[in-house]
Amino acid sequence: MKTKKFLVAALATGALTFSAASSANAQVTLYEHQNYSGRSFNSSYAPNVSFMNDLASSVRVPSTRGYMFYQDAGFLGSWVYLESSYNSLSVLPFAYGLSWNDRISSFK
Ligand SMILES: [Ca+2]
Repeated sequence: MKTKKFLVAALATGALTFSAASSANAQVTLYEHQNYSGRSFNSSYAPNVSFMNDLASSVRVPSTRGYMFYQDAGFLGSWVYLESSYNSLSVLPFAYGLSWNDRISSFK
């Protein structure tokens, strides 16, 4: 009986640790330059991206869920839904033959 109780407790602890780890990882990181370099901005909910406004050139998106990225602050303007990371936002088409490079101002 003692052994069984111990096992259950260990499993519960393991589950808690895992869930804490995944919520910590469930954040978007915007990077100033391509290939995830330069200054970075980290959040899971950003009505504005602070100093990173119109500067992001690559983005890490967690595998756990997709995020909506917006051209303007406050989740306004054109948007794009991303479910994976981009080491260059230049390859992501915007309007008029332009790209999403240096354009993101908010995301959620
Ligand atoms: Ca913008």
